[in-house]
Amino acid sequence: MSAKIMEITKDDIDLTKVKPYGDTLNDGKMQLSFTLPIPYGDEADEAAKQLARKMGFSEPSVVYSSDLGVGYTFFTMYGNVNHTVDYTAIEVPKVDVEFMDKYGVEDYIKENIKRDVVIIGACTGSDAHTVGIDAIMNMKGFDGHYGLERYKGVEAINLGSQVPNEDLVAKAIELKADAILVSQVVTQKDVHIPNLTQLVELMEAEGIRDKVVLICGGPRLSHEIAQELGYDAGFGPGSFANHVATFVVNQIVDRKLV
Ligand code: B12
Repeated sequence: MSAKIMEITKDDIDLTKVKPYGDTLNDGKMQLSFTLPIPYGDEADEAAKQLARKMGFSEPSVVYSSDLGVGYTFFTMYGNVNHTVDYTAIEVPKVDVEFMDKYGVEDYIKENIKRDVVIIGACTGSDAHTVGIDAIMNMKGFDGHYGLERYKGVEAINLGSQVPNEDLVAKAIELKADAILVSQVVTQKDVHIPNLTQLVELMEAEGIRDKVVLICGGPRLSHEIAQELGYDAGFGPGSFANHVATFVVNQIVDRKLV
């Protein structure tokens, strides 16, 4: 006997009431993983199920649990969620420019700015993660996209990690930076928020905030958060040097910072 496979077409999906797809459309199946500070065992599994029910999941099941030692247990669970979202009503603030590639940016600088653009970058505060800012700035770049150091017409200065905001601002003033790039990777307990805010305050105190294009980036940063914190733009995962460079050169021209 051959099982008939139902083909789902776009017309079957109601974008105003979207819910997770597990085995079949709209079954609401989700997987969740978490740790509870209780010893491994049947009681722990039951506690996890009760928690999932309180979170609105029906038919919660623990498909995997493991003893983390010292009285902690890790769970992987499945459950059905009954909520839906209206996908058609979603609006996400994004950097609204048509991105140029490296060569487009270089031509744009030559034609419209007619001098080197100075871009200074750092991973600031206590954050020691260098890979993100390196991906944007270092000559070799990231994932097949050259970094800013390789761009003709760009003077890119990467100060590295754990850079105090005061040092970054001082260097920006010394080098007459057109743009400052800040990377924040550690966001535990929102440690990035006061750090990013302090930079804006320092720049305002020095009277340079409106003369500089200020950008932050990191895996848990978005354009929306960046703007809320007083930045011109924010870039998250999947960002490359040409995205940032396009935004910077457009801003220099649009804001008459040439
Ligand atoms: C490598 C690494 C480290 C290395 C860093 C080495 C180095 N030289 O950078 C070491 C071992 C030092 C380290 C230490 C720690 N780490 Co760590 N680390 C990582 C890891 C595995 C990879 C990060 C990485 O390199 N990603 C690759 C880059 C290319 O991606 P990216 O940073 O997202 O960058 C891209 C975009 O976000 C964006 N971007 C990033 N910055 C910027 C800036 C601008 C201006 C722009 C435009 C774009 C942009 O563009 C990039 C390219 O697309 C992650 C886990 C993971 N898999 O992501 C944890 C992770 C980031 N680390 C974490 C933690 C907690 C720590 C420690 C606190 C651990 C500890 N208890 O000691 C310490 C912190 C030390 C400190 N003072 O900062 C957590 C952070 C959790 C959180 N939400 O805050 C993670 C997520 C691991 C985890 N799941 O818990 N870490």
